[in-house]
Amino acid sequence: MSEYFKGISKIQYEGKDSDNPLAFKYYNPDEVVGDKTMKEHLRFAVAYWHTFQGTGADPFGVGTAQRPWENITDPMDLAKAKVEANFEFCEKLGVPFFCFHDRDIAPEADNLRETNKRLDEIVAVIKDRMKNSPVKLLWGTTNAFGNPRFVHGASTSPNADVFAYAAAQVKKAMEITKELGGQNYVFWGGREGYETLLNTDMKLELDNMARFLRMAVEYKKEIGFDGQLLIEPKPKEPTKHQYDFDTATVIGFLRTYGLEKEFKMNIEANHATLAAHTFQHELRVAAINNALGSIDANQGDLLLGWDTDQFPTNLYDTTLAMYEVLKAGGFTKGGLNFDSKVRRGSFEPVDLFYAHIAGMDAFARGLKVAYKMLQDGKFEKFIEERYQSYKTGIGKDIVEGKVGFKELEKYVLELETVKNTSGRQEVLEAMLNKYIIES
Ligand code: XUL
Ligand code: CO
Repeated sequence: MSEYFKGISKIQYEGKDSDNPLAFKYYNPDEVVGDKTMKEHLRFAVAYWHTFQGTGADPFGVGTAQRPWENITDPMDLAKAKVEANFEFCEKLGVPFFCFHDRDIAPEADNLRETNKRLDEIVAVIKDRMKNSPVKLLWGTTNAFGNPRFVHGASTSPNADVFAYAAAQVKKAMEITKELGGQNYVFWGGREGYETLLNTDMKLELDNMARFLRMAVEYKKEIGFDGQLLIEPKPKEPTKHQYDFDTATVIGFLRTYGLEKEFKMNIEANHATLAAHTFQHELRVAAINNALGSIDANQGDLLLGWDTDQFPTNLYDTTLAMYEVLKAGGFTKGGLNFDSKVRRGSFEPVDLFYAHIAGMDAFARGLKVAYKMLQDGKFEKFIEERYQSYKTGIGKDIVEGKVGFKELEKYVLELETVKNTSGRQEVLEAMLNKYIIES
């Protein structure tokens, strides 16, 4: 068994006074917060595609990443090396899960039959390695966007052969996710969108996407896969208009096609901001619709209009995200998957550790602050008081459906004045600052 990250041993919790960049300052896996340990609350996962496939290439230049497996030339040997590297990395970090696309773990061959054989070979290696490891699979997914055959989409392609190909791919990816004990299966609509309506039958494409998802539900049941199906909303990139624009759009789509009971959301922070929403907004929309499944943890750059997938270090975001997760009762099958990549300039292998440690510490801190906020209940109390008018009188009648427009007009005609109260946003923001600084 080769060691890929030489010189790096298991990352320890050293506490907030440590300045060792290879130690946790806030993430203390066994520390109990409420009724669970931090490890159980946060359920971190490493994303195979960024950490083991990412090269740092961008539209202006080739990859810069130095990786300990870079001299392995045979594609299957390389795939096996990455399996080893993945388990070593997760174990050293103490991250309990990983996530992959089918094409991350095994390279595509000339035809589907050969590609599936390659997948089977690597899945056997992963399964074997899992026997001696605490590391589990949070979710699997399909890459139905990278290969040129998906130029016009997968389930929304105008070409039925491409629809069929994507279906065959999801079938296999779902089977291997089940085989490896995956707890969820993700659908991110890679190229499920359009560039121009001048060449697009939007209605047929949406109907087909629903047909595809229904087939996935049927197959899931047929093979007895008990993982949660998740849809990951994103508004743009790669297509100009992605069908799964945001959580509200996806929920509307699922309800139109009667699929709402079968899917929950995988909310990604950077996708939320691309849709001009906050991360917290997307989480709340999912939560109030009983659809909060899992999180792709990262952050975007608000000055840039694309998916930068940076490691999450913004404490406001991690705090408010954990506030939503705790309010929703915590994760069940989901977790915090670092769909994040190190910057092109952070090209050394050790940067992969620094980056994950930074993200894990930011979420650990966010968890503790959010827990304290909820325990104190000051924000909840403020909100409850703000909506008091619906607890009695005319408000109660509105909520209970006892009045209509005629009764409300009669009520207003007798009303002398309308008196509002302040929303106190600045007071609440200062209170949030105090929690973040002092908790
Ligand atoms: C793309 C993205 C994907 C999904 C999985 O923006 O987030 O990596 O998470 O396909
Ligand atoms: Co993602």
